[in-house]
Amino acid sequence: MRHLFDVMLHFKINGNVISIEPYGSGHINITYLVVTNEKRYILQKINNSLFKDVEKLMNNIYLVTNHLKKKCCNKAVLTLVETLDDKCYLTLDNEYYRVYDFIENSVCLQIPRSTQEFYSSALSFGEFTNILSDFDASQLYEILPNFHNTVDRFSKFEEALFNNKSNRARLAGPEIEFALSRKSIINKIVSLIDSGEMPLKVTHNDTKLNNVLLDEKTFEGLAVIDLDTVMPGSVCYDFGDSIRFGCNSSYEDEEDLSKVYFKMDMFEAYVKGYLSSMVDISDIEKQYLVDGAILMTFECGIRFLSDFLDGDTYFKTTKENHNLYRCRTQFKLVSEMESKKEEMLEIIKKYS
Ligand code: ADP
Ligand code: GN1
Ligand code: MG
Repeated sequence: MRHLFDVMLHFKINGNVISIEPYGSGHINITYLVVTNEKRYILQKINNSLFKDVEKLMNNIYLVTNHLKKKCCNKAVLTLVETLDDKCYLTLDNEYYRVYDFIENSVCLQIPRSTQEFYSSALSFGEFTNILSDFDASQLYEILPNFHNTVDRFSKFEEALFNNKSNRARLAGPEIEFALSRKSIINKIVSLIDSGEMPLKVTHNDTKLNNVLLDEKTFEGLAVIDLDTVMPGSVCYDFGDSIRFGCNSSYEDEEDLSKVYFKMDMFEAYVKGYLSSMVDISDIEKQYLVDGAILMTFECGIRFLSDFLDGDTYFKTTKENHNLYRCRTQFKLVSEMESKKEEMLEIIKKYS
């Protein structure tokens, strides 16, 4: 931790650092809570094995946060703290760090405790897309190409299966079979994007509930965070990723699958919030929201499974077979959504 105290010396912060502790449950960067005698901050060691071009990543975040700041006058916005030499991140011996103001009076949830909370998160993510609708997408570097290209994700899964680097394919027989049997669905939205029928917007691309902070008192949305993946994408994917995470009755890595089921009341709350906040959503986008939910959940499942087969090199893991447990929850939710698709479509119709 001593090293991190030194890292903080490079940033324009208020007060003297008292403590630095690991914080949050993100799977990608290493996050710390920094407490000074005056303020709190979030320090992140940026995952540069994933984000190869940190300069471009941080330029995206700098541009997006500035745009948000201009347009959300009286709302909290993720705010970068500059280094002493006026940069928005620090490079130190091939390590990269950034600091944000800690957004106070907020809660970050892993599971919505009420439909109201999930509804609030839908308003925030919908508003986020609205606010970025006049942001010039050509300014953004596509930091992780093919991020939600489910066809590409599937071929990466096939490759991971073929290579079986961890020699653990034998532990995931039913999951591998589940994934392979759904090859026919992977092209559904990708083909519409390719043909130009599905519009591309500047989207968040990682819209799980723990990437939005809610007001600790009112439980209304305060700020959308984790802007690493803001890139052109489909709103069906943003919607779908929120559903994947928030309509799960349990944790993403729940081992006891009897506790994992799809919560239709949460789905309805999210649809209600999302469709009321999105000012410009077309018929084709509405028509494919449910497919977006199934595809995002399936995609996340095959990403966890691929990482399991590769030997856990992408997502942070804290226990044995962690990625396999995560994959199982996703596939259980996919099955449930497949069987409840008609009901889900009716709910979309109701709020359209
Ligand atoms: P990752 O990319 O690893 O998911 P995030 O940027 O999502 O990292 O941060 C991880 C967690 O840290 C979040 O889920 C949230 O709990 C917390 N967090 C991040 N930024 C802030 C902030 N500015 N204020 C308060 N909490 C934050
Ligand atoms: C990662 O960074 P985090 O934990 O908010 C991942 C998402 C996955 C998610 C699964 C850049 O999100 O794509 O859906 O884990 N982010 C990246 O929980 O790969
Ligand atoms: Mg995150």
